[in-house]
Amino acid sequence: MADIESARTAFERFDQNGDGRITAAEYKSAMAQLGDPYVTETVAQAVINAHDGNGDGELTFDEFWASQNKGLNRTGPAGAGPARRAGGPREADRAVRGAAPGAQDSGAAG
Ligand SMILES: [Ca+2]
Ligand SMILES: [Ca+2]
Repeated sequence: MADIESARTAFERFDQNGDGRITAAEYKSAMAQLGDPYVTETVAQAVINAHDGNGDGELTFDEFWASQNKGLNRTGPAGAGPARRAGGPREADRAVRGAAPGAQDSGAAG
């Protein structure tokens, strides 16, 4: 589980000018410092957009925190039960096999 203090530390690492928002340029630069120089600004923007709740192209701590907690608190319509198939495979009619013709007759022979 992500805890808010480590999230804030991480956030501050990204938010290089300390204005409380992570821009694509800051994200890219932070990733380069963390050893990933292959994150281009385009990629950075895409990552931010994926978590950007209000669509302003920058990540606030709230948005960052929400992204850390994704999957823990799912919001959405709940309670859709498993749909049952109507007319599922119906059991094959059991052929009632009674006494087979030519039942073995055990008993006295001849
Ligand atoms: Ca910033
Ligand atoms: Ca935002």
